Amino acid sequence: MNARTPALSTASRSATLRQLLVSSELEFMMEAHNGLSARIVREAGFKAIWASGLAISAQFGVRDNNEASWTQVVDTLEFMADSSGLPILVDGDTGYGNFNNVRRLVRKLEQRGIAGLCIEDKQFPKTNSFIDGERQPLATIDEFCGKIKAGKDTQTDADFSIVARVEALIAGWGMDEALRRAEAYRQAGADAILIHSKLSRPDEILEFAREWAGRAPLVIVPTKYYSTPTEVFRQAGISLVIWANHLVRAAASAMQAVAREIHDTQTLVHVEDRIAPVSEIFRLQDADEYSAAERLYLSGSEAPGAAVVLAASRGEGLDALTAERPKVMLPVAGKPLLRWLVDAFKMQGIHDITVVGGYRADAIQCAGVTLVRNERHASTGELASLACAADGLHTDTVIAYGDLLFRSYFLRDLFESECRFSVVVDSSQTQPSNQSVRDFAYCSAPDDRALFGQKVLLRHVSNKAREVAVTGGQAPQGRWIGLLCVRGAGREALQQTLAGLRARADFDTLDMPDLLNALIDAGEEIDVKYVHGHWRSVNDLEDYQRAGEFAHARLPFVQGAPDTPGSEKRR
Ligand code: SPV
Ligand code: MG
Repeated sequence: MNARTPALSTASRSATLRQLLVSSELEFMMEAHNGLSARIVREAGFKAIWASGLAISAQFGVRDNNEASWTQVVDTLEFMADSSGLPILVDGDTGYGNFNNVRRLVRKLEQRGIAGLCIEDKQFPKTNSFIDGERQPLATIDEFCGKIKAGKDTQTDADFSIVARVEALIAGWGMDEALRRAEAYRQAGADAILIHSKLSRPDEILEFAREWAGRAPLVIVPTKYYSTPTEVFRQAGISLVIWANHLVRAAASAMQAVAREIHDTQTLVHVEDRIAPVSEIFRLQDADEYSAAERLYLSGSEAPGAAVVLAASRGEGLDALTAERPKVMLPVAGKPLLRWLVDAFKMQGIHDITVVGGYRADAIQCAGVTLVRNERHASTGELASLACAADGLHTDTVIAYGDLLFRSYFLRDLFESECRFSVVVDSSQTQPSNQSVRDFAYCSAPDDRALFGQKVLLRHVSNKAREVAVTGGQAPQGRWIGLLCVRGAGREALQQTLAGLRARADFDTLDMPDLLNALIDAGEEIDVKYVHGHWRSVNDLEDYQRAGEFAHARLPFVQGAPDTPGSEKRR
Protein backbone atom coordinates (compact mmCIF):
# COMPACT_ATOMS: atom_id res chain seq x y z
CA MET A 1 0.00 0.00 0.00
CA ASN A 2 1.64 3.22 -0.94
CA ALA A 3 -1.12 5.70 -0.07
CA ARG A 4 0.89 8.75 0.89
CA THR A 5 -2.19 10.52 2.20
CA PRO A 6 -4.27 8.56 4.71
CA ALA A 7 -8.00 7.91 4.33
CA LEU A 8 -10.06 10.13 6.63
CA SER A 9 -13.34 9.70 8.47
CA THR A 10 -16.30 11.58 7.01
CA ALA A 11 -16.18 14.25 9.71
CA SER A 12 -12.49 14.88 9.33
CA ARG A 13 -12.85 15.08 5.56
CA SER A 14 -15.05 18.17 5.75
CA ALA A 15 -12.83 19.65 8.46
CA THR A 16 -9.77 19.03 6.27
CA LEU A 17 -11.31 20.70 3.25
CA ARG A 18 -12.28 23.70 5.36
CA GLN A 19 -8.75 23.84 6.70
CA LEU A 20 -7.32 23.77 3.16
CA LEU A 21 -9.56 26.71 2.26
CA VAL A 22 -8.71 28.87 5.24
CA SER A 23 -5.05 27.96 5.67
CA SER A 24 -2.51 30.65 4.97
CA GLU A 25 -0.58 28.24 2.74
CA LEU A 26 -1.30 27.79 -0.95
CA GLU A 27 -3.06 24.42 -1.23
CA PHE A 28 -3.76 22.14 -4.21
CA MET A 29 -6.52 19.86 -5.31
CA MET A 30 -6.45 17.31 -8.12
CA GLU A 31 -9.27 16.27 -10.39
CA ALA A 32 -10.67 12.76 -10.26
CA HIS A 33 -13.62 11.30 -12.10
CA ASN A 34 -14.19 7.82 -10.74
CA GLY A 35 -13.13 5.50 -7.94
CA LEU A 36 -9.85 4.49 -9.55
CA SER A 37 -8.67 8.00 -10.37
CA ALA A 38 -9.69 9.16 -6.88
CA ARG A 39 -7.50 6.45 -5.39
CA ILE A 40 -4.63 7.49 -7.63
CA VAL A 41 -5.02 11.11 -6.52
CA ARG A 42 -4.69 10.07 -2.91
CA GLU A 43 -1.65 7.89 -3.58
CA ALA A 44 0.04 10.78 -5.36
CA GLY A 45 -0.15 12.68 -2.09
CA PHE A 46 -2.95 15.18 -2.69
CA LYS A 47 -4.98 16.10 0.36
CA ALA A 48 -8.25 16.63 -1.49
CA ILE A 49 -10.07 15.92 -4.74
CA TRP A 50 -11.88 18.09 -7.23
CA ALA A 51 -14.81 16.07 -8.57
CA SER A 52 -14.84 17.79 -11.93
CA GLY A 53 -18.12 18.03 -13.79
CA LEU A 54 -16.25 18.02 -17.08
CA ALA A 55 -14.22 14.92 -16.20
CA ILE A 56 -17.13 12.98 -14.72
CA SER A 57 -19.26 13.77 -17.79
CA ALA A 58 -16.38 12.75 -20.03
CA GLN A 59 -15.82 9.42 -18.32
CA PHE A 60 -19.52 8.75 -18.85
CA GLY A 61 -18.98 9.67 -22.51
CA VAL A 62 -21.42 12.59 -22.36
CA ARG A 63 -21.09 16.37 -22.62
CA ASP A 64 -20.55 18.83 -19.80
CA ASN A 65 -24.12 20.12 -20.23
CA ASN A 66 -25.85 18.37 -17.34
CA GLU A 67 -26.39 15.38 -19.57
CA ALA A 68 -25.46 13.08 -16.71
CA SER A 69 -28.16 13.28 -14.07
CA TRP A 70 -27.25 14.57 -10.63
CA THR A 71 -27.96 11.17 -9.09
CA GLN A 72 -25.54 9.55 -11.53
CA VAL A 73 -22.95 12.08 -10.44
CA VAL A 74 -23.67 11.44 -6.76
CA ASP A 75 -23.30 7.68 -7.26
CA THR A 76 -19.91 8.29 -8.85
CA LEU A 77 -18.93 10.53 -5.96
CA GLU A 78 -19.69 7.73 -3.53
CA PHE A 79 -17.22 5.45 -5.31
CA MET A 80 -14.64 8.23 -5.25
CA ALA A 81 -15.15 8.94 -1.56
CA ASP A 82 -14.95 5.24 -0.68
CA SER A 83 -11.89 4.45 -2.74
CA SER A 84 -9.91 7.52 -1.71
CA GLY A 85 -11.10 8.43 1.78
CA LEU A 86 -10.17 12.00 0.85
CA PRO A 87 -12.14 15.23 1.16
CA ILE A 88 -13.97 15.84 -2.10
CA LEU A 89 -15.07 19.24 -3.35
CA VAL A 90 -17.84 18.55 -5.84
CA ASP A 91 -18.28 20.57 -8.97
CA GLY A 92 -22.05 20.85 -8.60
CA ASP A 93 -22.49 23.01 -11.71
CA THR A 94 -25.48 25.29 -11.06
CA GLY A 95 -26.90 23.06 -8.35
CA TYR A 96 -29.01 21.06 -10.82
CA GLY A 97 -32.01 23.39 -10.52
CA ASN A 98 -33.19 26.03 -8.08
CA PHE A 99 -32.58 26.49 -4.32
CA ASN A 100 -34.61 23.40 -3.56
CA ASN A 101 -32.41 21.18 -5.72
CA VAL A 102 -29.38 22.62 -3.92
CA ARG A 103 -30.90 21.71 -0.56
CA ARG A 104 -31.48 18.13 -1.61
CA LEU A 105 -28.03 17.92 -3.18
CA VAL A 106 -26.34 19.10 0.03
CA ARG A 107 -28.27 16.52 2.06
CA LYS A 108 -27.26 13.71 -0.28
CA LEU A 109 -23.63 14.82 -0.44
CA GLU A 110 -23.36 14.87 3.33
CA GLN A 111 -24.87 11.41 3.49
CA ARG A 112 -22.19 10.11 1.14
CA GLY A 113 -19.27 11.61 2.99
CA ILE A 114 -18.54 14.48 0.61
CA ALA A 115 -16.75 17.46 2.12
CA GLY A 116 -18.00 20.39 0.09
CA LEU A 117 -19.95 21.70 -2.88
CA CYS A 118 -19.04 24.26 -5.50
CA ILE A 119 -21.89 25.91 -7.40
CA GLU A 120 -21.58 28.40 -10.24
CA ASP A 121 -23.77 31.37 -11.06
CA LYS A 122 -24.91 30.22 -14.48
CA GLN A 123 -28.27 28.74 -15.43
CA PHE A 124 -29.36 25.14 -15.66
CA PRO A 125 -28.50 23.35 -17.90
CA LYS A 126 -25.01 24.82 -18.01
CA THR A 127 -22.29 24.54 -20.62
CA ASN A 128 -18.58 24.21 -19.91
CA SER A 129 -17.03 27.63 -19.36
CA PHE A 130 -14.51 27.11 -22.17
CA ILE A 131 -17.22 26.62 -24.80
CA ASP A 132 -18.63 29.96 -25.92
CA GLY A 133 -18.38 31.42 -22.44
CA GLU A 134 -19.72 34.84 -23.48
CA ARG A 135 -22.97 33.36 -24.71
CA GLN A 136 -23.80 31.76 -21.41
CA PRO A 137 -26.49 33.48 -19.35
CA LEU A 138 -25.74 34.16 -15.69
CA ALA A 139 -28.18 33.73 -12.82
CA THR A 140 -29.28 36.90 -11.09
CA ILE A 141 -27.34 37.72 -7.95
CA ASP A 142 -30.44 37.29 -5.78
CA GLU A 143 -31.31 33.93 -7.25
CA PHE A 144 -27.78 32.65 -6.74
CA CYS A 145 -27.55 34.05 -3.21
CA GLY A 146 -30.78 32.13 -2.46
CA LYS A 147 -29.08 28.92 -3.53
CA ILE A 148 -26.06 29.60 -1.33
CA LYS A 149 -28.26 30.39 1.68
CA ALA A 150 -30.41 27.32 1.07
CA GLY A 151 -27.32 25.13 0.95
CA LYS A 152 -25.80 26.62 4.09
CA ASP A 153 -29.10 26.31 5.98
CA THR A 154 -29.38 22.64 4.95
CA GLN A 155 -25.95 21.34 5.89
CA THR A 156 -25.85 19.51 9.21
CA ASP A 157 -22.06 19.27 9.39
CA ALA A 158 -20.75 22.70 10.33
CA ASP A 159 -17.53 22.03 8.40
CA PHE A 160 -19.25 21.22 5.09
CA SER A 161 -18.10 23.95 2.68
CA ILE A 162 -20.00 25.74 -0.04
CA VAL A 163 -17.81 27.42 -2.62
CA ALA A 164 -19.48 30.05 -4.81
CA ARG A 165 -18.09 30.20 -8.33
CA VAL A 166 -18.18 33.53 -10.11
CA GLU A 167 -18.57 33.26 -13.90
CA ALA A 168 -18.74 36.98 -14.64
CA LEU A 169 -15.25 37.06 -16.21
CA ILE A 170 -16.04 33.98 -18.32
CA ALA A 171 -19.32 35.48 -19.55
CA GLY A 172 -17.70 38.83 -20.37
CA TRP A 173 -19.43 40.93 -17.68
CA GLY A 174 -16.22 42.53 -16.43
CA MET A 175 -14.26 42.89 -13.24
CA ASP A 176 -16.68 45.11 -11.34
CA GLU A 177 -19.53 42.69 -11.82
CA ALA A 178 -17.28 39.83 -10.77
CA LEU A 179 -16.32 41.61 -7.56
CA ARG A 180 -19.93 42.68 -6.88
CA ARG A 181 -21.11 39.11 -7.22
CA ALA A 182 -18.31 37.68 -5.13
CA GLU A 183 -19.11 40.05 -2.28
CA ALA A 184 -22.83 39.23 -2.45
CA TYR A 185 -22.05 35.52 -2.37
CA ARG A 186 -19.70 35.96 0.57
CA GLN A 187 -22.42 37.76 2.45
CA ALA A 188 -24.91 35.02 1.57
CA GLY A 189 -22.67 32.58 3.45
CA ALA A 190 -20.25 31.17 0.88
CA ASP A 191 -17.15 29.71 2.55
CA ALA A 192 -14.93 30.58 -0.42
CA ILE A 193 -15.07 32.19 -3.85
CA LEU A 194 -13.92 30.42 -7.00
CA ILE A 195 -13.00 33.05 -9.56
CA HIS A 196 -12.74 31.55 -13.02
CA SER A 197 -10.96 32.88 -16.11
CA LYS A 198 -10.48 31.58 -19.61
CA LEU A 199 -7.53 33.82 -20.48
CA SER A 200 -4.15 32.34 -21.21
CA ARG A 201 -2.56 34.79 -18.80
CA PRO A 202 -3.46 35.19 -15.11
CA ASP A 203 -3.94 38.96 -15.34
CA GLU A 204 -7.64 39.19 -14.50
CA ILE A 205 -7.32 36.61 -11.74
CA LEU A 206 -4.48 38.56 -10.17
CA GLU A 207 -6.41 41.82 -10.47
CA PHE A 208 -9.44 40.20 -8.87
CA ALA A 209 -7.29 38.85 -6.02
CA ARG A 210 -5.83 42.32 -5.43
CA GLU A 211 -9.25 43.96 -5.27
CA TRP A 212 -10.70 41.16 -3.22
CA ALA A 213 -8.01 41.58 -0.60
CA GLY A 214 -8.59 38.38 1.30
CA ARG A 215 -12.25 38.92 2.24
CA ALA A 216 -12.79 35.16 1.89
CA PRO A 217 -10.62 32.31 0.62
CA LEU A 218 -10.02 32.41 -3.13
CA VAL A 219 -9.98 29.34 -5.34
CA ILE A 220 -8.68 29.29 -8.92
CA VAL A 221 -8.61 26.87 -11.87
CA PRO A 222 -5.55 27.69 -13.99
CA THR A 223 -6.39 25.35 -16.88
CA LYS A 224 -5.97 28.11 -19.48
CA TYR A 225 -3.21 30.13 -17.76
CA TYR A 226 -1.30 26.95 -16.94
CA SER A 227 2.11 28.41 -17.72
CA THR A 228 1.87 30.84 -14.82
CA PRO A 229 4.47 29.98 -12.18
CA THR A 230 2.76 28.67 -9.08
CA GLU A 231 4.69 31.15 -6.99
CA VAL A 232 2.64 33.92 -8.64
CA PHE A 233 -0.55 32.42 -7.16
CA ARG A 234 1.13 32.13 -3.78
CA GLN A 235 2.17 35.77 -3.84
CA ALA A 236 -1.34 36.78 -4.89
CA GLY A 237 -2.80 35.23 -1.73
CA ILE A 238 -4.74 32.50 -3.51
CA SER A 239 -5.92 29.79 -1.09
CA LEU A 240 -6.49 26.82 -3.33
CA VAL A 241 -5.45 25.82 -6.84
CA ILE A 242 -7.53 23.22 -8.66
CA TRP A 243 -5.79 21.10 -11.31
CA ALA A 244 -9.16 20.54 -12.88
CA ASN A 245 -9.06 17.98 -15.66
CA HIS A 246 -5.58 16.53 -16.01
CA LEU A 247 -6.26 12.93 -15.08
CA VAL A 248 -9.12 12.47 -17.51
CA ARG A 249 -6.94 14.01 -20.21
CA ALA A 250 -3.98 11.81 -19.28
CA ALA A 251 -6.22 8.76 -19.36
CA ALA A 252 -7.63 9.74 -22.76
CA SER A 253 -4.15 10.10 -24.29
CA ALA A 254 -2.96 6.78 -22.86
CA MET A 255 -6.09 4.92 -23.90
CA GLN A 256 -6.02 6.35 -27.41
CA ALA A 257 -2.40 5.32 -27.91
CA VAL A 258 -2.86 1.82 -26.53
CA ALA A 259 -6.13 1.15 -28.35
CA ARG A 260 -4.61 2.28 -31.64
CA GLU A 261 -1.49 0.22 -31.13
CA ILE A 262 -3.41 -2.97 -30.37
CA HIS A 263 -5.81 -2.37 -33.21
CA ASP A 264 -3.07 -1.75 -35.77
CA THR A 265 -0.70 -4.51 -34.68
CA GLN A 266 -3.25 -7.16 -33.67
CA THR A 267 -1.05 -8.17 -30.77
CA LEU A 268 -0.56 -7.23 -27.14
CA VAL A 269 3.16 -7.73 -27.19
CA HIS A 270 4.07 -4.10 -27.84
CA VAL A 271 1.95 -2.60 -25.09
CA GLU A 272 2.32 -5.07 -22.24
CA ASP A 273 5.43 -3.49 -20.73
CA ARG A 274 4.12 0.04 -21.14
CA ILE A 275 0.86 -0.26 -19.22
CA ALA A 276 0.07 -1.01 -15.59
CA PRO A 277 0.29 -4.73 -14.87
CA VAL A 278 -2.91 -6.41 -13.82
CA SER A 279 -1.40 -6.83 -10.35
CA GLU A 280 -1.23 -3.05 -10.05
CA ILE A 281 -4.95 -2.82 -10.80
CA PHE A 282 -5.59 -5.44 -8.11
CA ARG A 283 -3.51 -3.41 -5.68
CA LEU A 284 -5.44 -0.24 -6.45
CA GLN A 285 -8.63 -2.19 -5.78
CA ASP A 286 -7.32 -3.42 -2.39
CA ALA A 287 -7.56 -7.03 -3.49
CA ASP A 288 -5.29 -8.14 -0.64
CA GLU A 289 -7.68 -6.76 1.91
CA TYR A 290 -10.44 -8.82 0.33
CA SER A 291 -8.40 -12.01 0.56
CA ALA A 292 -7.66 -11.35 4.23
CA ALA A 293 -11.33 -10.65 4.93
CA GLU A 294 -12.33 -13.79 3.08
CA ARG A 295 -10.16 -15.85 5.38
CA LEU A 296 -11.71 -14.10 8.36
CA TYR A 297 -15.36 -14.12 7.46
CA LEU A 298 -16.26 -16.49 4.67
CA SER A 299 -18.10 -19.51 6.02
CA GLY A 300 -16.14 -22.65 5.39
CA SER A 301 -12.94 -20.66 5.49
CA GLU A 302 -11.66 -23.20 7.95
CA ALA A 303 -11.54 -25.68 5.09
CA PRO A 304 -8.09 -26.60 3.82
CA GLY A 305 -6.94 -24.32 1.10
CA ALA A 306 -5.35 -26.74 -1.30
CA ALA A 307 -5.21 -30.28 -2.61
CA VAL A 308 -2.44 -32.45 -4.01
CA VAL A 309 -3.57 -35.30 -6.22
CA LEU A 310 -1.20 -38.19 -6.85
CA ALA A 311 -1.85 -39.17 -10.44
CA ALA A 312 1.45 -40.54 -11.71
CA SER A 313 0.54 -44.19 -12.06
CA ARG A 314 -0.65 -45.94 -15.13
CA GLY A 315 -2.94 -48.41 -13.38
CA GLU A 316 -1.37 -51.65 -14.50
CA GLY A 317 -4.45 -53.64 -13.59
CA LEU A 318 -6.44 -51.81 -16.22
CA ASP A 319 -4.63 -53.33 -19.19
CA ALA A 320 -5.13 -51.67 -22.54
CA LEU A 321 -7.47 -49.05 -21.14
CA THR A 322 -4.45 -47.15 -19.92
CA ALA A 323 -2.24 -47.66 -22.95
CA GLU A 324 -2.61 -44.03 -23.98
CA ARG A 325 -3.52 -42.31 -20.73
CA PRO A 326 -3.01 -42.58 -16.98
CA LYS A 327 -5.83 -44.11 -15.06
CA VAL A 328 -6.97 -40.74 -13.69
CA MET A 329 -8.09 -39.89 -17.21
CA LEU A 330 -10.34 -42.95 -17.57
CA PRO A 331 -13.88 -41.83 -18.26
CA VAL A 332 -16.37 -42.62 -15.54
CA ALA A 333 -20.02 -41.74 -16.09
CA GLY A 334 -19.17 -39.20 -18.72
CA LYS A 335 -16.10 -37.51 -17.29
CA PRO A 336 -12.57 -38.50 -16.31
CA LEU A 337 -11.93 -39.86 -12.85
CA LEU A 338 -9.71 -36.87 -12.15
CA ARG A 339 -12.54 -34.49 -13.01
CA TRP A 340 -14.76 -36.14 -10.41
CA LEU A 341 -12.08 -35.67 -7.81
CA VAL A 342 -11.31 -32.08 -8.77
CA ASP A 343 -15.01 -31.22 -8.78
CA ALA A 344 -15.33 -32.70 -5.29
CA PHE A 345 -12.56 -30.40 -4.09
CA LYS A 346 -14.05 -27.39 -5.79
CA MET A 347 -17.41 -28.11 -4.18
CA GLN A 348 -15.64 -27.77 -0.84
CA GLY A 349 -14.11 -24.45 -1.83
CA ILE A 350 -10.67 -25.91 -2.58
CA HIS A 351 -9.47 -24.37 -5.80
CA ASP A 352 -5.71 -24.58 -5.37
CA ILE A 353 -5.28 -28.08 -6.76
CA THR A 354 -1.95 -29.58 -7.80
CA VAL A 355 -1.95 -32.80 -9.79
CA VAL A 356 1.29 -34.78 -9.86
CA GLY A 357 1.34 -36.60 -13.17
CA GLY A 358 3.85 -39.16 -14.36
CA TYR A 359 2.79 -41.88 -16.77
CA ARG A 360 1.38 -40.18 -19.89
CA ALA A 361 1.16 -36.86 -18.03
CA ASP A 362 0.72 -35.30 -21.47
CA ALA A 363 -2.75 -36.85 -21.59
CA ILE A 364 -3.87 -35.18 -18.38
CA GLN A 365 -6.40 -32.56 -19.39
CA CYS A 366 -8.24 -31.01 -16.52
CA ALA A 367 -9.19 -27.35 -16.26
CA GLY A 368 -8.52 -25.62 -12.97
CA VAL A 369 -5.49 -27.61 -11.80
CA THR A 370 -1.74 -27.09 -11.78
CA LEU A 371 0.06 -30.04 -13.29
CA VAL A 372 3.51 -30.97 -12.06
CA ARG A 373 5.40 -34.00 -13.25
CA ASN A 374 7.25 -36.78 -11.54
CA GLU A 375 9.69 -37.40 -14.37
CA ARG A 376 10.99 -40.53 -12.62
CA HIS A 377 7.55 -42.03 -12.21
CA ALA A 378 8.48 -45.31 -13.86
CA SER A 379 11.01 -46.15 -11.17
CA THR A 380 9.57 -44.37 -8.12
CA GLY A 381 6.64 -44.64 -5.73
CA GLU A 382 4.00 -42.31 -4.36
CA LEU A 383 6.32 -40.40 -2.04
CA ALA A 384 8.58 -39.40 -4.90
CA SER A 385 5.48 -37.97 -6.57
CA LEU A 386 4.41 -36.20 -3.41
CA ALA A 387 7.91 -34.76 -3.09
CA CYS A 388 7.37 -33.02 -6.45
CA ALA A 389 4.63 -30.92 -4.82
CA ALA A 390 5.83 -30.82 -1.24
CA ASP A 391 7.95 -27.68 -1.32
CA GLY A 392 5.09 -25.36 -2.22
CA LEU A 393 2.61 -27.12 0.04
CA HIS A 394 -0.20 -24.87 1.28
CA THR A 395 -0.64 -24.72 5.07
CA ASP A 396 -3.90 -26.64 4.83
CA THR A 397 -3.85 -29.36 2.22
CA VAL A 398 -5.67 -32.55 1.37
CA ILE A 399 -3.44 -35.17 -0.24
CA ALA A 400 -5.41 -37.66 -2.31
CA TYR A 401 -4.91 -40.67 -4.52
CA GLY A 402 -6.00 -39.71 -7.98
CA ASP A 403 -8.36 -42.62 -8.55
CA LEU A 404 -10.85 -41.86 -5.80
CA LEU A 405 -14.58 -41.30 -5.95
CA PHE A 406 -16.26 -40.51 -2.65
CA ARG A 407 -19.26 -38.85 -1.09
CA SER A 408 -18.83 -35.16 -0.33
CA TYR A 409 -19.09 -35.58 3.45
CA PHE A 410 -15.67 -37.24 3.48
CA LEU A 411 -13.93 -33.94 2.89
CA ARG A 412 -16.23 -32.14 5.30
CA ASP A 413 -15.39 -34.70 8.02
CA LEU A 414 -11.68 -34.25 7.41
CA PHE A 415 -12.00 -30.47 7.68
CA GLU A 416 -13.80 -30.81 10.98
CA SER A 417 -10.84 -32.52 12.59
CA GLU A 418 -8.89 -30.41 15.02
CA CYS A 419 -5.71 -32.47 14.52
CA ARG A 420 -2.80 -31.53 12.32
CA PHE A 421 -3.37 -34.76 10.43
CA SER A 422 -6.58 -36.62 9.68
CA VAL A 423 -7.40 -39.55 7.45
CA VAL A 424 -10.52 -41.31 6.20
CA VAL A 425 -10.71 -45.00 7.08
CA ASP A 426 -13.40 -47.32 5.74
CA SER A 427 -14.39 -49.66 8.55
CA SER A 428 -16.32 -51.90 6.16
CA GLN A 429 -13.09 -53.18 4.60
CA THR A 430 -11.06 -55.21 7.02
CA GLN A 431 -10.21 -58.07 4.68
CA PRO A 432 -8.63 -58.08 1.24
CA SER A 433 -11.37 -58.78 -1.28
CA ASN A 434 -8.83 -59.07 -4.06
CA GLN A 435 -5.13 -58.66 -4.66
CA SER A 436 -5.19 -54.96 -5.33
CA VAL A 437 -6.70 -54.10 -1.95
CA ARG A 438 -4.08 -52.46 0.23
CA ASP A 439 -3.59 -49.77 2.87
CA PHE A 440 -5.11 -51.55 5.83
CA ALA A 441 -5.51 -49.23 8.78
CA TYR A 442 -4.73 -50.24 12.32
CA CYS A 443 -6.38 -47.80 14.67
CA SER A 444 -6.62 -47.09 18.39
CA ALA A 445 -10.27 -48.20 18.48
CA PRO A 446 -12.71 -49.83 16.10
CA ASP A 447 -15.53 -47.97 14.41
CA ASP A 448 -18.15 -48.06 17.14
CA ARG A 449 -21.21 -46.01 16.37
CA ALA A 450 -22.22 -46.14 20.00
CA LEU A 451 -19.08 -44.13 20.69
CA PHE A 452 -19.66 -41.72 17.82
CA GLY A 453 -17.42 -38.71 18.14
CA GLN A 454 -14.71 -40.29 20.24
CA LYS A 455 -11.18 -39.61 19.09
CA VAL A 456 -9.60 -42.52 17.24
CA LEU A 457 -5.97 -42.39 16.18
CA LEU A 458 -4.20 -44.17 13.37
CA ARG A 459 -1.57 -46.57 14.65
CA HIS A 460 -0.22 -48.06 11.45
CA VAL A 461 -1.00 -48.56 7.78
CA SER A 462 0.05 -51.70 6.00
CA ASN A 463 -0.64 -53.62 2.86
CA LYS A 464 -0.97 -56.70 5.02
CA ALA A 465 -4.29 -57.53 6.57
CA ARG A 466 -2.45 -59.09 9.50
CA GLU A 467 0.45 -56.93 10.54
CA VAL A 468 1.90 -59.17 13.19
CA ALA A 469 4.93 -57.05 13.95
CA VAL A 470 2.87 -54.02 14.84
CA THR A 471 -0.49 -55.33 15.98
CA GLY A 472 0.32 -58.70 17.36
CA GLY A 473 -1.81 -60.36 14.72
CA GLN A 474 -4.95 -58.31 15.29
CA ALA A 475 -7.22 -57.64 12.34
CA PRO A 476 -7.13 -54.09 10.99
CA GLN A 477 -9.98 -51.74 11.86
CA GLY A 478 -10.49 -50.74 8.25
CA ARG A 479 -8.83 -49.46 5.15
CA TRP A 480 -7.26 -46.08 4.60
CA ILE A 481 -8.96 -44.80 1.46
CA GLY A 482 -6.20 -42.48 0.28
CA LEU A 483 -7.27 -39.13 1.74
CA LEU A 484 -4.92 -37.34 4.13
CA CYS A 485 -5.64 -33.87 5.46
CA VAL A 486 -2.69 -31.78 6.68
CA ARG A 487 -3.35 -28.60 8.62
CA GLY A 488 -1.45 -25.75 10.22
CA ALA A 489 1.91 -26.79 11.64
CA GLY A 490 1.31 -30.27 10.21
CA ARG A 491 2.72 -28.96 6.96
CA GLU A 492 6.21 -28.45 8.39
CA ALA A 493 6.01 -31.77 10.22
CA LEU A 494 5.11 -33.49 6.96
CA GLN A 495 7.85 -31.72 5.04
CA GLN A 496 10.42 -32.67 7.68
CA THR A 497 9.31 -36.28 7.80
CA LEU A 498 9.34 -36.48 4.03
CA ALA A 499 12.82 -34.97 3.97
CA GLY A 500 13.93 -37.65 6.46
CA LEU A 501 12.51 -40.40 4.27
CA ARG A 502 14.13 -38.89 1.19
CA ALA A 503 17.50 -39.45 2.78
CA ARG A 504 16.82 -43.18 2.86
CA ALA A 505 18.33 -45.36 0.16
CA ASP A 506 14.97 -47.01 -0.49
CA PHE A 507 13.05 -43.73 -0.86
CA ASP A 508 12.10 -44.49 -4.44
CA THR A 509 10.15 -47.53 -3.30
CA LEU A 510 8.16 -45.74 -0.62
CA ASP A 511 4.45 -45.03 -0.77
CA MET A 512 1.98 -42.95 1.21
CA PRO A 513 1.56 -45.54 4.00
CA ASP A 514 5.29 -45.23 4.66
CA LEU A 515 4.81 -41.51 5.23
CA LEU A 516 1.84 -42.07 7.54
CA ASN A 517 3.81 -44.61 9.54
CA ALA A 518 6.82 -42.32 9.74
CA LEU A 519 4.63 -39.49 11.00
CA ILE A 520 3.17 -41.78 13.67
CA ASP A 521 6.69 -42.90 14.62
CA ALA A 522 7.64 -39.24 14.94
CA GLY A 523 4.88 -38.81 17.51
CA GLU A 524 2.27 -37.15 15.32
CA GLU A 525 -1.39 -37.85 16.10
CA ILE A 526 -3.36 -38.83 13.01
CA ASP A 527 -7.08 -38.48 13.59
CA VAL A 528 -9.23 -41.22 12.05
CA LYS A 529 -12.55 -40.35 10.46
CA TYR A 530 -14.42 -43.58 9.96
CA VAL A 531 -16.73 -44.12 7.03
CA HIS A 532 -18.63 -47.20 6.00
CA GLY A 533 -18.43 -47.60 2.22
CA HIS A 534 -19.53 -44.67 0.03
CA TRP A 535 -16.32 -44.55 -1.97
CA ARG A 536 -14.48 -46.32 -4.77
CA SER A 537 -10.95 -46.50 -6.02
CA VAL A 538 -9.91 -47.88 -9.37
CA ASN A 539 -7.15 -50.45 -9.50
CA ASP A 540 -8.50 -53.08 -11.87
CA LEU A 541 -11.27 -53.66 -14.36
CA GLU A 542 -13.72 -54.80 -11.73
CA ASP A 543 -13.05 -51.63 -9.69
CA TYR A 544 -13.52 -49.60 -12.84
CA GLN A 545 -16.93 -51.05 -13.51
CA ARG A 546 -18.00 -50.53 -9.91
CA ALA A 547 -16.70 -46.95 -10.02
CA GLY A 548 -18.97 -46.30 -13.01
CA GLU A 549 -22.00 -47.54 -11.09
CA PHE A 550 -21.04 -45.47 -8.09
CA ALA A 551 -20.55 -42.35 -10.20
CA HIS A 552 -23.86 -42.78 -12.00
CA ALA A 553 -25.61 -42.79 -8.68
CA ARG A 554 -23.96 -39.44 -7.96
CA LEU A 555 -25.11 -37.68 -11.12
CA PRO A 556 -27.61 -34.88 -10.50
CA PHE A 557 -31.30 -35.75 -10.75
CA VAL A 558 -32.23 -34.49 -14.19
CA GLN A 559 -35.66 -35.42 -15.45
CA GLY A 560 -36.33 -35.83 -19.15
CA ALA A 561 -32.71 -35.39 -20.15
CA PRO A 562 -31.94 -38.47 -22.23
CA ASP A 563 -28.52 -37.16 -23.17
CA THR A 564 -27.31 -36.76 -19.61
CA PRO A 565 -23.65 -37.85 -19.69
CA GLY A 566 -23.48 -41.55 -19.04
CA SER A 567 -27.20 -42.14 -19.39
CA GLU A 568 -26.66 -44.75 -22.05
CA LYS A 569 -24.60 -46.83 -19.75
CA ARG A 570 -27.25 -46.62 -17.12
CA ARG A 571 -29.84 -48.30 -19.25
C1 SPV B 1 -14.75 21.31 -14.29
O1 SPV B 1 -13.70 20.77 -14.02
O2 SPV B 1 -15.74 20.70 -14.64
C2 SPV B 1 -14.87 22.75 -14.15
C3 SPV B 1 -13.71 23.56 -14.37
O3 SPV B 1 -15.95 23.23 -13.95
S1 SPV B 1 -13.78 24.09 -16.00
O4 SPV B 1 -13.87 22.94 -16.83
O5 SPV B 1 -12.57 24.85 -16.17
O6 SPV B 1 -14.94 24.91 -16.13
MG1 MG C 1 -17.44 22.02 -14.27
